[in-house]
Amino acid sequence: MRIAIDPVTRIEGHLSISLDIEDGRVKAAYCGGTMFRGFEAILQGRDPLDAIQITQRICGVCPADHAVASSLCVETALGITPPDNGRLLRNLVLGASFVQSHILHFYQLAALDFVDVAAVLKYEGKDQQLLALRGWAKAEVESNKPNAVGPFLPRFAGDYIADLDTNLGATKHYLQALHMHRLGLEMQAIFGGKAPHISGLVPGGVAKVPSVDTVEAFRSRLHEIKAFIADAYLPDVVSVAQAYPQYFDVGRGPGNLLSYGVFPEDNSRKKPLLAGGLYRNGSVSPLDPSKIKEDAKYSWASPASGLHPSAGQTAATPNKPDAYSWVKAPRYDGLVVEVGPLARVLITHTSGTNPALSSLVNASLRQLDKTPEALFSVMGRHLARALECKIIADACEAWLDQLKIGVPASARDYRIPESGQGFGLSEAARGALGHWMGISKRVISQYSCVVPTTWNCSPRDDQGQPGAVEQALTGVVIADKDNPIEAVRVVRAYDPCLACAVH
Ligand code: NFE
Repeated sequence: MRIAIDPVTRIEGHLSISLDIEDGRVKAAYCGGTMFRGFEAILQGRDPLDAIQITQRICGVCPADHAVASSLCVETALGITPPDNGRLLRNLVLGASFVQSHILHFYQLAALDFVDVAAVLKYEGKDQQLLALRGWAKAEVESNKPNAVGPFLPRFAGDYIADLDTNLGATKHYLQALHMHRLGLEMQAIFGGKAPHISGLVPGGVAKVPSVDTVEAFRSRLHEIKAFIADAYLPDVVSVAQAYPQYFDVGRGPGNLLSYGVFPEDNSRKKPLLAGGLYRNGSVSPLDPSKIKEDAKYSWASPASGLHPSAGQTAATPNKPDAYSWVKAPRYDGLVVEVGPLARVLITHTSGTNPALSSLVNASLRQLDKTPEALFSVMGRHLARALECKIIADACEAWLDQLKIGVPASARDYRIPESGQGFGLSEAARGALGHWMGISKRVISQYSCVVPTTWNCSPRDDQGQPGAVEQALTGVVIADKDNPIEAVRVVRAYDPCLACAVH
C-alpha cells in the first residue's frame, strides 16, 4: 500500500513524501521537491558581486547563510580575504542566524509533533500570554469556520504528551520563542544592515565598522537568547527526549555525515568552531570537494547527471520518465551523506577539536543514558541541534570581545577578473552549504549551489540509492496509515527547507 503526505506542513517549502507500507512498516520512501525555482540560471550573465544579494533570495530563513557562502565564493575568485573584524562580524551574523533558526525550528515547527498545544484550552492560571492564546483558541473552536485554529490544527492524531504542566510550559516557550526569533533577526541587522536578506555582507568582509553601540546592542540581545537556551530550549529538548525515549531508535538515516566546518577562528579557515570532514564508521577523514557530484536521473532539475558543481547545469526537464523530484541528488564519492547539526556535532566531537562541545555532548548523553550512536535518530537530531545552539551562542560572546572598535571590517581593493573560478564551502543552519561560480568576460558564466536540504531530501541517485531522509524513513513503523505521525516526526527532525533544496 502507498500513502502520500503532500504537502508536509510545518517545514519550509514544498515537500511531498510517498511511503510504500508493508506489514505496518515503511518498505520504501520517496521525497519529492514539488517546485522549480532556477536561481542558478537567473545568475548567469550577472555581475559576480550581485551573487551575494541574489542567492539570499533563495530563502527567507537562511539568507545570511547563503550570503556567507556566496561571499566566500566571490572571494576565492577575486583572491581576497577579510580582515579579522570582517571574519568576526560574519561569524556573529551567521551565528545569530543559526541560533534563531534552531529555536524557531524546535518550537514553531517540530515540538508540535510532541507537545499537545490544545492543552491551552484547559489553562486556569494568570499568565497574560497564555490567557490571550486560550481566548483566541476558544473563539476559533467556537467559530466553526474551516481551518479554524490554524496553524495548530488540523494535525495528525497521536501519542502527544499527556502532562498538563509540561504542555503549558512548552506552549509558553512557543510564544517566547517568537520573541527570540525577532531578537535573532535584529542581531543580524545590527551588523548586516537589515534582516532578513542582509545588505552589509560584501566581498572581503562586512561593510559595517563595529562601534561600542552596535556591539552592546548585539550583546544585550544575545544575553536574552542565551538565557532562553539555558532555561527553556535545552530543558525542553531533554524533557521531550525523556518522554519519547523510543525515538532514539527511530530514523537512523545513512550513517555517513558531512560538514565543511564553520565559524573560522582565524583567517586560515583551518580552525573552525565546528569541524569539517566526513564521518564514516566512527571516524572522521578530511574532505576532498572534487568528489562531490550531483546526480539527476530522478530529478527534473537538470538535463545532465553526475556533474561536479563547478560544471553543474540547471534547466527544467519536466518530461524525464523516472524523475519524481525537483531536488537533485548530491553524493560524496558516491556515498549518501547526511548534513546538519548532527553532522557538525558528531564530527567536531569525534575530531576532539572543541572541548566545550565534547563535554556538553558527554554530559547530555550521560543524563539521558545514551551512547553517541543513539544520536543517529529523531531525538538525537533534536538534541544535537540544541547543543550546537548553546555552543554557537557562547562563541558569539567571545567573538564580540575580539572585535576591534572603529576598525574597518572589509578588504578595500579588488577587481573582478576577466575570467576565473570561485567556491565557497560553509555551513547553513541545516547543514553543508556550497556555492560554486565561474566567471567569463567579467560576468557569471556558471553558478551552482549545493544546499543542505538538497543533500538530506534528495531523491534516489543514478545508482538507485535512496537519499538520507528516504533512508531514515525506511523501516519506520506506521501505527495508523491515516495519521502517519511517526513519518513526519522523522522528516521534521531534519528541519527540511525545500525552498533551499530546489533553489
Ligand atoms: Ni531555506 Fe537553508 C539552511 C540553506 S537549507 S533554510 O539552513 O542553505 O537547505
